[in-house]
Amino acid sequence: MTEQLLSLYQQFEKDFKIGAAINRRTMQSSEEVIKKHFNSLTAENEMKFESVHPYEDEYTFEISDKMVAFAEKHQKAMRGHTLVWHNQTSDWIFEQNGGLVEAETLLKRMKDHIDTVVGRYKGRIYSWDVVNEVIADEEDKFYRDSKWYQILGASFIEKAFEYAHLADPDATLLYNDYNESNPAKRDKIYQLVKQLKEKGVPVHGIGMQAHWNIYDPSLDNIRKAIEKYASLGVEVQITEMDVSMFAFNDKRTDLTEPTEKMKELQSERYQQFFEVFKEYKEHIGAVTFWGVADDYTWLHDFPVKGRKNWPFLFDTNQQPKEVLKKIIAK
Ligand code: HAH
Repeated sequence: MTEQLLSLYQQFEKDFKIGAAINRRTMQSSEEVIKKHFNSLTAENEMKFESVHPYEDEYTFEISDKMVAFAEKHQKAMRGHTLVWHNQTSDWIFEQNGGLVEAETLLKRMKDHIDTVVGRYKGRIYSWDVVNEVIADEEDKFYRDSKWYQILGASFIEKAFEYAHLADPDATLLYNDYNESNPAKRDKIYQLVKQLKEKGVPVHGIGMQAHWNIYDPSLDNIRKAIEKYASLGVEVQITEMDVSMFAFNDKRTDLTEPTEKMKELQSERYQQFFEVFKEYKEHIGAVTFWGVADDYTWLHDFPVKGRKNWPFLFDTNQQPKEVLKKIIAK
């Protein structure tokens, strides 16, 4: 008899959801793995502004509707990503009569977008990444200098949460960001959410994207970030996890397969991460990977175009890596 591997999400069912970002391709190519191992799904790109709202008077929900239907068919919970962001957002929203749009009009457009998208999936999406990546990476700067910020100042952030809450009062609303375990950025994210909470803004959680690698960030910094965010009394979600085989500044392109050393380090890191998640399970609502298996990842194009990467728990043939058995056995 062949040994039957238990399911990743069933292993953690009492602790937190186990999620994966999917797209049109991977919902087919990884369907069996998704069905067996994950109980929460996020659309990788298909609910982003430019995907669902290409023109002011035109919403395009065909693909996102299919994804929500796929999740429901397989009894998977669905997360929403993302409503207000500086990337993958149609230019028209910031423009008017050949120049920058007025603040009042931009706010109205943002509300229309949030009402329509969140409203469409009301009760079917349990959690939204309402605002994505508005904190600056530079240590001496607080907010990212985006068009949202240039036109509206920081006020768009609280408005986005208010509109999303009105559109679906039951959804868990998150502020989501990357480099979330870096102490300087962590403290700014903490400050932002603390201020929002003090003003009574309906923000319910912090999404730690967790685009990590086999060297960084340290377990200590990950722990401190979870603790600091949780100290605000909000839910923490790991929203976009992947564990790159390369340090962020490593631009090498010579590998067609990961080295043994890389595989060992990744295995060790994944086991440690899941130990930490278990430790903080009281605060963590979901752990979502930004993909399913190593045949497809956004990291094949980022930060080095065309370079392969192998960041997940399933290999390029949809087979579980050794470390999955260790995570499930614990
Ligand atoms: C994330 N940004 C985004 O939230 C997600 O929507 C996208 O699919 C992939 C990654 C992470 C990021 C970035 O966009 C630019 C620089 C660093 C990190």
